[in-house]
Amino acid sequence: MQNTAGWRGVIDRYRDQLPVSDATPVVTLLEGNTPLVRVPDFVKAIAGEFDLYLKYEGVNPTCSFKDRGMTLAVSKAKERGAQVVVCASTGNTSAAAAAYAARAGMQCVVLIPEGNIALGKLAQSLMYGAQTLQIQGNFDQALDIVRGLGETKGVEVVNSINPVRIEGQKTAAFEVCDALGDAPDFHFLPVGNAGNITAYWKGYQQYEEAAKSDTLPRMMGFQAAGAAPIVGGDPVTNPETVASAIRIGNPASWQGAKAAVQFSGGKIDKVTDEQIVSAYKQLASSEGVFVEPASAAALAGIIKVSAAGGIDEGSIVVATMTGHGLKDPDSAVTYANSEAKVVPVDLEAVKTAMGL
Ligand code: AN7
Repeated sequence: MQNTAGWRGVIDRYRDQLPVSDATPVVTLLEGNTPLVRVPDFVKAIAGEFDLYLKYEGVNPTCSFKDRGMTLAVSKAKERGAQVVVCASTGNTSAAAAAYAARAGMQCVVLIPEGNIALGKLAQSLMYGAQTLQIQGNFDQALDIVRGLGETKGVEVVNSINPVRIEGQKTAAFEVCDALGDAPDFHFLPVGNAGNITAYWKGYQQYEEAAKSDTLPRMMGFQAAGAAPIVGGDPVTNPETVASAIRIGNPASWQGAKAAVQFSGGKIDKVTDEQIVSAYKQLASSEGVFVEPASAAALAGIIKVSAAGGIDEGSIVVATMTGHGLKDPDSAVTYANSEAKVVPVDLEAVKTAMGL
């Protein structure tokens, strides 16, 4: 579905809903237009009685939803004459920033928590040619430094504290409504810095106000239990989770997330690493959809809410699969239920290994 004929990226598609003008140089890698994959076998396996669609953001150009916000952030940075874009990141924002900066012919500097981003994301930042700085601290500390850099002339911060990031990311909600003909009943997604839940809610509201959809979904955000500041009500100083993308203790869009769940009648809850890993494996093996662990937090959330009877029969449910599974090969190899057995170059040996 991606890059179908005539698709020219999210700015082109949703220009009238975005803060761009004819003077904005559009920096795009043809992000967006991602598949909405129905996963009935997964729902059956968890004894659900609803329709579940996955917004598979892993097939964006840098393999995460961040490309939607980054096309806008880098285009606006270029329009404003910035030379350098900078961000703090748990890995996906930095991959997207690095790619779009390369595309724009701009410099990029990324601050990542030392030893705590997935291998594929590190590879991306290095390959796209960003200056990659491993901060000897966590994401929240890196973001504090980036806030300090924001005052520097010629430097544009492309974290979601830059409001145009949220503007770009809201286009995913537009696509969901366009594909389904209306908003779903529930929208589940993982929550880290809380920009995406804020963005989806904004997108759903705008589409309803513009009469392009009739209803609003309940927004259901899930944090990892070891990094669940919004659930607990206080920042977490040392967040920990297997889902390194959402290892965030003091989300920048905390208030946006609170507003989204309050006004939509949804909630923010948490799931354990064990629940995340279980959903991560189950989705890949039952539906052929491979996502990174953070994305699986949304699925673990669906399992939790469904088991508690919180999803009515016949509901239309959408969950955002925020990043591709190949982003984090170490987690995949560690948690997969099988391993790659070594066999001699011999037909009989292969047959034996196959149980024939
Ligand atoms: C796969 O890349 O914060 O709640 O620096 O990479 O909008 O932060 C990533 C976040 C979910 C959480 N899933 O989204 C970053 C970063 C994946 C992610 C989230 C992230 P937000």
